[in-house]
Amino acid sequence: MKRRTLLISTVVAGALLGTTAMAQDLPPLEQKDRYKVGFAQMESNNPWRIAETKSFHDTAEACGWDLIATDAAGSAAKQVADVDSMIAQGIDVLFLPPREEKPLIPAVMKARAAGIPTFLVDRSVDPAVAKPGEHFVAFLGSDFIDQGSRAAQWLIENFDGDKGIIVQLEGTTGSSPANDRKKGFDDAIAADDRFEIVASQTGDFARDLGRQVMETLLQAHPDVNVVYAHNDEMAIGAIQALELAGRKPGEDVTIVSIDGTRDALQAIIDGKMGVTVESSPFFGPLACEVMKKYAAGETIPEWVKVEDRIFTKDNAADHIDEAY
Ligand code: GYE
Repeated sequence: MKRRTLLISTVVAGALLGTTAMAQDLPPLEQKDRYKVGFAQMESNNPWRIAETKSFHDTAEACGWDLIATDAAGSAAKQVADVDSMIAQGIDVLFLPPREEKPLIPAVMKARAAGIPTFLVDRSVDPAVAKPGEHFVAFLGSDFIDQGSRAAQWLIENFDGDKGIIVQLEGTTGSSPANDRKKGFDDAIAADDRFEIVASQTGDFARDLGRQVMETLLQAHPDVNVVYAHNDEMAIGAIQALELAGRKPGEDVTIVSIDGTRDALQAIIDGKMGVTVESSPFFGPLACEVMKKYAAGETIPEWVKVEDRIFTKDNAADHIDEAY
């Protein structure tokens, strides 16, 4: 089955209705045929980011967007500057995936001050400082705590050794998915005393850094037999490092990860990776739908939560054609 649009949890949307933003507290959005839309991407160094940017471009024509898309090349400071320049160009609406939770708050606040409705996509900011329904309209994205705990749950149910020595490769420091995927996993795995997390270090969500960090950690912890990576790119990097060291991922090391990229699904089919919890990058159609509802005066839940599937050897082959 092909599925390129995101499934949204109606339960959550419904449950949040009581706390939805009062439209009048936020900048209004006119109903019109064409919109000048800003999409300030954070970087383009992995298939997930490229697929997300493409999803916005693919949606633009059908949704009436004149799209201004930028690429901050991994710099939060440049991402803030990109939003500044979009504001100066007079965008009607902003879609922003904030690279990190705190450094992007000024961009959210400036767009708010300029009267531009902002939707955070795929990552969020520190909610103690910038609030949905007040400083930005809503966060469109996954439940990262739940993703982490589902990865841990799969491990608890499928690991058949006596002792699980875990290395954790964290995402970008200070980003919402890194914070929450760690919390979700750490809390869930603590319930099973077979497991011990011996090291947890950032690989910045990048394949090559994941490989390098794994190489170093393998020297300090040669007995590692589980790797939990916050995304598939780092998991693939870790597999490369393990193989180079003569280890057999999938046999003597269990790999658990998050995203659902093509390379990860292939690694599952090849028996090298155990599980990847889905985190879909196809935000364009959802962004269009939520923006149109907002322009029509509908209340938008503060968190438009995306429902994630789980990929294992039981279904990876069925989904590899839709992967990216
Ligand atoms: O998992 C990762 C990407 O923010 C949900 O960022 C996103 C994450 C995704 O670079 O691969």
